Amino acid sequence: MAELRGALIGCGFFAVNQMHAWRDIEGASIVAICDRDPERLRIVGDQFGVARRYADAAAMFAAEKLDFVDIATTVGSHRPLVEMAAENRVPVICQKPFAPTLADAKAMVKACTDAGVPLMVHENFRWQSPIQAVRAVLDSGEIGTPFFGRISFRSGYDVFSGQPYLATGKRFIIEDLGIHILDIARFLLGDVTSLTARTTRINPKIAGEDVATMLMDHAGGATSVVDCSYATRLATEPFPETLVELDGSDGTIRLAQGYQLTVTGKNGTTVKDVSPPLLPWASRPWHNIQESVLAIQKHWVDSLVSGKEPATSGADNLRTFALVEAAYAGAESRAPVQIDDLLK
Ligand code: NAD
Ligand code: 89V
Repeated sequence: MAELRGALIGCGFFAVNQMHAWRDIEGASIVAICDRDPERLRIVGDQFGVARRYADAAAMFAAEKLDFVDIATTVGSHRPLVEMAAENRVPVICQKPFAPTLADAKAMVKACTDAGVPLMVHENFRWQSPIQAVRAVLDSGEIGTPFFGRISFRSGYDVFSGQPYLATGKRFIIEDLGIHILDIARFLLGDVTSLTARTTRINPKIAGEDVATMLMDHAGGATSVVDCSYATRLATEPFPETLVELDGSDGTIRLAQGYQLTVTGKNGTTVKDVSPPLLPWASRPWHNIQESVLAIQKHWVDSLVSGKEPATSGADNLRTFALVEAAYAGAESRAPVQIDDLLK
């Protein structure tokens, strides 16, 4: 079968990981790149040997015959670029956060649905192999039916040096990082019916909240706590590990720091190292995230080839995005937010 011809829009900090991953994937390659910053275009074009380079996405859509486009710009440009892909009938991957607001996200899903164009949000955290290992234990039935979860990301890592824009937005940890952790909660425990949230800012040098605690009711009956912090100094820095505690009717799962997975269930207790592989182009501590980039992009190619909806399709991501909106609204009102009210 002919290789799928892809293009990348946005050649910044994170896109380099996406380019490495595309190089590792059989059946697809990036034939053109676009960035409005000529320096980033040159750096990424030279590093990955891509000759076809554009400063303007519309010019690229007009000139190239593409099977998909991978949007790796920051959130402000996601809606116009996704809508441009839909107008050009080009299947599209869009980085998280999918959109600035849930209303924008709904409009983007509609534009792609109306155009018959596949849309996947690059929500990669659920593709990390330790998280997939937790999902596999749940699927095995070893701990029975989960009734409680705690999905936790607490760190003191300096994310602002690589991504300076994170220090300037009115919204920070829920929109940028919490969105991943909320998605993992959905992935493990199912959709959410109501959410209560509290937030605070500890770092005086940033504009948004850097601590968030969320309590959620899941449609299947479980209760979960999702807690995120970039203001937590620990003896051993855990970035970027997501820790998981699940209690079920027949046992428990604990994904602890250092990628240690302990399962106590119907067959006793097992302890396993579920450390992610260190890909040749990856570097610690980011290797966990980098490996998940390869996994989600492989999933996209499989989805395009098979015609099946990707796991983190635009429609699926609306349900994660609604939790972000609910968390901000709930932190302000200090009242529980009903998720179905936002999804209407
Ligand atoms: P960045 O600012 O380093 O890179 C963005 C690039 O897009 C810049 O080079 C900019 O010039 C270019 N750009 C912006 N608008 C454009 C437009 N309309 N046309 C062409 N080029 C345009 O940002 P980043 O840190 O690489 O983040 C990019 C996205 O990736 C963000 O949405 C961020 O949240 C996300 N991200 C995801 C993960 C993850 O694990 N999924 C990790 C880090 C960042
Ligand atoms: O995943 C992200 O979007 C990143 C990071 C892991 C640093 O929060 O911003």
